[in-house]
Amino acid sequence: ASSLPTTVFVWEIKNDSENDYDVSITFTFRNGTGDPRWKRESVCQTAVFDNAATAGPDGAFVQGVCLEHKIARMKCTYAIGAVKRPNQAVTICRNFRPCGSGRKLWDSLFAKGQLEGEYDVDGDGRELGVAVCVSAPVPSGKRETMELALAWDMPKVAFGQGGRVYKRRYTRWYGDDCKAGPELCRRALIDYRDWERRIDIWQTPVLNDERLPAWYKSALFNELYFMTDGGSIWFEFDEDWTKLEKQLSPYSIELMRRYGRFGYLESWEYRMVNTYDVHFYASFALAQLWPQLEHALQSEFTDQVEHLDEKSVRYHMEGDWAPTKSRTRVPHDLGNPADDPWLMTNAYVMHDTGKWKDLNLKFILTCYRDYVHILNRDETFLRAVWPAVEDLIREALDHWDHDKDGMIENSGAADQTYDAWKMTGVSAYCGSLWLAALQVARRMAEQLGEVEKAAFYAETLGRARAVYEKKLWNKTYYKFDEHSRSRDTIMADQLCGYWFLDSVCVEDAQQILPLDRVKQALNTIYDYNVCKFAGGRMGAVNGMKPNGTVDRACIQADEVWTGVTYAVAAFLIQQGELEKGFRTASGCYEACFERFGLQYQTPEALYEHRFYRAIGYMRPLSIWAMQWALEKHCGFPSISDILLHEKRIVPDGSDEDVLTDATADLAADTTTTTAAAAEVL
Ligand SMILES: *[C@@H]1O[C@H](CO)[C@@H](O)[C@H](O)[C@H]1NC(C)=O
Ligand SMILES: *[C@@H]1O[C@H](CO)[C@@H](O)[C@H](O)[C@H]1NC(C)=O
Ligand SMILES: *[C@@H]1O[C@H](CO)[C@@H](O)[C@H](O)[C@H]1NC(C)=O
Ligand SMILES: CC(=O)N[C@H]1CO[C@H](CO)[C@@H](O)[C@@H]1O
Repeated sequence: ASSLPTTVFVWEIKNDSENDYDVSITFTFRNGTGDPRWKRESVCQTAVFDNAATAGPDGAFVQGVCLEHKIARMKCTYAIGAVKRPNQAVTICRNFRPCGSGRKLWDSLFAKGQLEGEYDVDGDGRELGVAVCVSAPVPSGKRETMELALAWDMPKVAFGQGGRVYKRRYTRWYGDDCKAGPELCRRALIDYRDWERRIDIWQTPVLNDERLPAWYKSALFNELYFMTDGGSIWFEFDEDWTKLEKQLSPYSIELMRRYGRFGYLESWEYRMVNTYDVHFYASFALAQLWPQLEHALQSEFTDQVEHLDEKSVRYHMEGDWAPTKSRTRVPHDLGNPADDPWLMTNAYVMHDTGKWKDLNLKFILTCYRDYVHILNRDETFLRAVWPAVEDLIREALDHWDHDKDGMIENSGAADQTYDAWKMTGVSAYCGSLWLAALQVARRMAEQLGEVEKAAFYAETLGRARAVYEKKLWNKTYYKFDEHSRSRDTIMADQLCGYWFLDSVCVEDAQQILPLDRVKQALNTIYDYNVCKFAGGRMGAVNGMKPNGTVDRACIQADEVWTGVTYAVAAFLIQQGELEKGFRTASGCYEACFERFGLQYQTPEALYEHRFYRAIGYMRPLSIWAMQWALEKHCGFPSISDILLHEKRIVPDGSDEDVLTDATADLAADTTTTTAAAAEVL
C-alpha cells in the first residue's frame, strides 16, 4: 500500500448551532506543472467517473473527475474523487479557469452549494481546473463526515536522458495504461481507516512511552519525510533490464521481481541515486521499516562491485583522470536522474571515489548488519556477498596499506564521505571502519567454515588494532589522523566503525577496540563537540580542538552534520548513555525544526551562525539508528516486530493476482525470501 500514489482528505463537520445547515466542501485541482516556461505541451482531457456499480452495502460509492495530460511527454492523470453516501450529493465540474478570479465557480457554489459541469469552456488555453463538491444537510446538533481523495497516476517514467522507461511499483496491481486514477481513489477511500489503524499500531508504542522525550517522538517520525520526499523512486522489475545491466545476479533479479527496485536521492540539491557512503547512515530506516527493499538494494550494490565503466573522467578536485567506475570498488552512487541512473553510475565527479577508503568498508559492514538482523543469518545471502567482501578486503590490503602494518592509510586527499576534509596517514574515521570490516570478514569466514581465512583476518585485525591504538590514542580520544592539519582534532564521527559494528553485535565490536577507551572517547565527544559547541544546543560539531575551539582548518570540520549527530546519539544510547544521547540529538532536531524553520527539509550541515548546506538530505534518516539502539540495546519494544506480527493487510477486491502477490510482498518474513533465494541459486 505504501507504493500507491494517492492520499485522502477527511472532513468532520459538527453543527454547533441552533440552525440546520446544508454544508458543501469543494476540492479543486489544476493541470500542469506550474512551469512558467509553459509551451503548449499537451491538450488536457477530462473524464467524469462513477463507481456506482461497486457501491458498498451502505450504498456509498466514489464519484470524481480525471484530468489526463502529459508532463515532459510522460502521461500523468490526476483523479479527484469523493465518497457519495445516500444522504449526500456529489457534483463535479470538469472545466474552470484556475488562473482567473474563480468568480463563476464561487457564485454558483454560493447560490446553490453545488457545482455546475462547466464554467469556462474556452479558458485561456494554458491551465484547466476541475473540482469535486460534496454536499449534505447537517441538522442542528448533528455531525457529518465527508471524504475526498487525490490520485496521481503516472505509471511509466523516464529520466533526463529518456533512454529507458520504467514502470512504477503500483502498476503491479493497477496496470500501466494510465487509467488507474478512479480505482486508486476508490481503494484509498475504502482502505484509509485500516491504513490509519495500522499506522497507529506502528507509532503508538513510541508515542505512549513515557521514558522517551516528546521531541524525539516528533523527530523519529517526521524525519521519515525523506523516505517519500527524497526524490524517491520505486520501480517494478522489468526483464529487459538484464540486457543492458549484465552485472545483475540471479539473486538480485529474484529479489527485484518480488520487491521492485528502490532509489532515493542523496539530497534535493545533490541529485544522485542511492549515494552509498550516506545511505550507510540512513539505511537504518529502510532496514527497520522496509527490510526487503534494503535487502534488494544491498544485493544490487554487491553486483556493482566488479562492474567496470572504462569511460575516463577528469575529477574536479584532484584534476586526475580515471575510469568512471573502477573494478572491485563499491560505486559512490547509481547515477544522476538528469542522465540515466543504473545505466550510468557514479555521477559524482568531485573526486575519484575509486580511491575512497570508506565506501568498500561501509558495504562490508552493511552486509553484516543485513545478514544478522534482516536475514536472520541466512547463509544464502552470506554466500552471495562473500566473494565481494573478500575481494574488497584484499584490495584494501594491496593498495591502501603502504607500510604493510595491517592498517590502511588515507591519501592526504579528501578520500571519504567528508569530501572536503583531508585525511593523511592513519585516520580515526577510516581506521575504525577498517577494524570493524576485518572483524566482520573474520566472522563471515568462520560462518562459512573458512578456518584459515578467519585466522588471517584475525591476525591482521590484531596488527591493525595495535597501530590504531599507538598512532591515534591520545588519553581521552582518538586523534583525527596522523599528519593532516586537523590531526589533533576531536572528530564527532571518530569511531564510526565501532558504532556501526556495535549496532550489529556488541561482542564483535568489543573485539576491535578496548571498551574503556571507547567510552572515554564518547564522553570526550559529548563534552567537546556537543556541550562546548553553540551552548550545547545544536548537536555535535564535526571537529573540535582539544582547547575547546572549533576546528576551522577545513570547511567541513566546522559544520554540524545532522545525520552524524543522530549517529553519535545512537552510539551514546548503545553505550547506555540515554540522557547524553537524547541531549545530543535534541540540539540538532530543535535547531532545524523549531529555531531555523528547516522542518521537512533537514539539511546535511548546520553552521553555528547564519548558514546551512544541502537541504532535503538523506543522512538524517540515521535517527532510526537511535530507535534501533533503544530496541536492541536498551530493551524498548521492537516496532518492526510489532509490524511483523500485526495481521497482514490484503487489498480489497477479489483479484486473485492481487491477493497472492500482495501477500507475498507484505511478508517481511525472512523465510519466504530465503526459500526464494535458495531456489534461484
Ligand atoms: C492544461 O489543459 C489545457 C486545456 O486542455 C491545455 O491547453 C494545456 O496545455 C494543459 N496544460 C498542461 C501543462 O498540460
Ligand atoms: C596527544 O597529542 C598531542 C599533540 O599531538 C601530543 O603532544 C601528546 O603527546 C599526545 N598525548 C598522548 C598521551 O598521546
Ligand atoms: C586553540 O588551538 C588552536 C590550534 O590547535 C589555535 O589555533 C587556537 O589559537 C587555540 N585557541 C585558544 C583560545 O587557545
Ligand atoms: C454536537 C454538538 O455540539 N451539537 C450542538 C448543536 O447545536 C445544538 C443547538 O445549539 C446544541 O444543543 C448541540 O450541543
